[in-house]
Amino acid sequence: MITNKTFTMLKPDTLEKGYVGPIIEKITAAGFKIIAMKMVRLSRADARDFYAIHKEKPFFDELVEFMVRGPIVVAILEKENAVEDFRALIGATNPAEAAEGTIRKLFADSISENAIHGSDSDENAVIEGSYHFAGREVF
Ligand code: RTP
Ligand code: MG
Repeated sequence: MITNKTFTMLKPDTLEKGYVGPIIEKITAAGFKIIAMKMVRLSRADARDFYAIHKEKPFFDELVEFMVRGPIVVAILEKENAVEDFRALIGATNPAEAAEGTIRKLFADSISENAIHGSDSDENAVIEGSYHFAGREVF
């Protein structure tokens, strides 16, 4: 079996609303193994770097302010077909369009405050995971 990895962030809205536990339960119940996890607060520079691909978008400043509003939980997850399966588990960017049972459908309120991030490629999963975790923090 080929296992691979994805990177996730539980965004500030998730911590504010007390949904860390229920969301981690959904993640592990779906077969993802947590191989690294911690709570951090992004700086504005961190958030601007992380979402640099969206820097020309009209929502960019709002997105950065949201992401620095409070602590987040970052984690590396392992599962066969991790990136694609995790994007399916979290659901569409806009919770109003997310499928029933997905994390964003269950726990997010709006397209801008949508509870959780999932890497969109194997390459980005490695870049994002290694930004946050040293080798000794990954198990
Ligand atoms: P993410 O990168 O956080 O996993 O989300 P995603 O791939 O589903 O969506 P993406 O297009 O990469 O957008 C990144 C994040 O920007 C915020 N957003 N706000 N107000 C808006 O129209 C809008 N559109 C996107 C969301 O927080 C989204 O997750
Ligand atoms: Mg994205």
